Amino acid sequence: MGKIHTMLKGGNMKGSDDYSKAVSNHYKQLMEYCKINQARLDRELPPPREDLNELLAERGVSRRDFIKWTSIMTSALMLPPIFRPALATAAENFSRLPVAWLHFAECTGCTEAFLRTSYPNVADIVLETISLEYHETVMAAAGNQAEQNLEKCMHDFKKKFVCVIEGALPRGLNGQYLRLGPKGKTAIQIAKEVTRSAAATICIGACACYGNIQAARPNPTDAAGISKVLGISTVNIGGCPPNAVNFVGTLLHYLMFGGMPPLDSIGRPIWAYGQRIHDVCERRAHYDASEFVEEWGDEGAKKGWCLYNVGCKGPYTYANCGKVRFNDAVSWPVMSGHGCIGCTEPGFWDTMAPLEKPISEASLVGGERTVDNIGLILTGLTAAGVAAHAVASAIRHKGKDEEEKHD
Ligand code: FSX
Ligand code: SF4
Ligand code: F3S
Repeated sequence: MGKIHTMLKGGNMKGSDDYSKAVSNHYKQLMEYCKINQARLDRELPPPREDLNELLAERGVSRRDFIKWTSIMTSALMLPPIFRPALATAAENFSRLPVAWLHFAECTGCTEAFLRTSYPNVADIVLETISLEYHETVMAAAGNQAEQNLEKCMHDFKKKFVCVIEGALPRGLNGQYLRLGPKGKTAIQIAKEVTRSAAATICIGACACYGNIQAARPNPTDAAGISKVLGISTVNIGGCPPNAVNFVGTLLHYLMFGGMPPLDSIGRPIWAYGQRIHDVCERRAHYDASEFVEEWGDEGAKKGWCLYNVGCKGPYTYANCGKVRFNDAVSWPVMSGHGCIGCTEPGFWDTMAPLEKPISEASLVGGERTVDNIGLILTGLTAAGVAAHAVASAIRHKGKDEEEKHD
């Protein structure tokens, strides 16, 4: 794994033949990991609870559309087409992965956004098959029975289930701002117990990732994101709410390789959060031509010009919203006429305010800088994160030391 990275950086490259060989060996190795992991899943996980193919047929999705979707997701995950059948198997295995889904300080908009799709696409249908051992919003059980479900999941699937968390953790008054369940445990206690038994923890939404509105000034409950409060590594699916595609793709990667995809320096999967909104924006040509909307409803707004002067934070924000869009890929914030408000970035609210005015660029990084310079600085930071995590993290199980750190 290390060799390909050295070559990609240009450190050891003797010529294009060497490069092609290294790439081909890299993918061969990755395919081996994938086969080993999928065989391990067959041994360790319960059989599928849902037949994805039956469900797709019921919803009128043809096999051809499903195959097309698997091709799109394979390339979105930055994998070559030879991985498409393995990704299709992972999608069919989605209902085998036990998931405990916790809710803390948040608005439940993430779950709502995932569950209330009026026109579900293939990703939404795959998500429907998820095996929820515990989910406060959708489970029928309540009180002691619900708590027993969670304990059973932690016991029966120790280090095999994935913990998904929505919402921030309030630290004030020793965590007493948020007590949950029949035993009145603090959210921090519950989060510690469950993440300790889980194979991996995925934070869904800006609240669980970085605190979001709960952590905005003056932050009366001293709320913060999961990783910061518990001191553990989490996979952060940023956004308020995030796109279901980014969650589904991350779990597909997990089901293929037994590990989370490569992450940037703040825990976001690079395949989904590796590019700046500004760099793939359909209004970018207007930015380059200095054609800006100056106020809502003006001529520029009617012509679809750039929204920077009415507060678009696309130049400071990393996410794939412009590519995958929302609501069955119908639209995304900038397309619908409002600037990006930077909801996938840490410190969102405070650092992105005012939401409908440009941020003073000087206050962001110091000194007089242009939007593109700031973009380059942020790109550099992300690249540093990429190098740190590298592909190794994609195929690594949680190490022993990490387990020990939890205990
Ligand atoms: Fe936060 Fe999600 Fe925004 Fe709401 O649960 S990311 S406030 S959409 O619901 O956590
Ligand atoms: Fe698009 Fe916003 Fe960048 Fe303008 S500032 S090009 S609207 S992302
Ligand atoms: Fe959020 Fe901006 Fe995407 S506001 S949803 S990151 S376009």
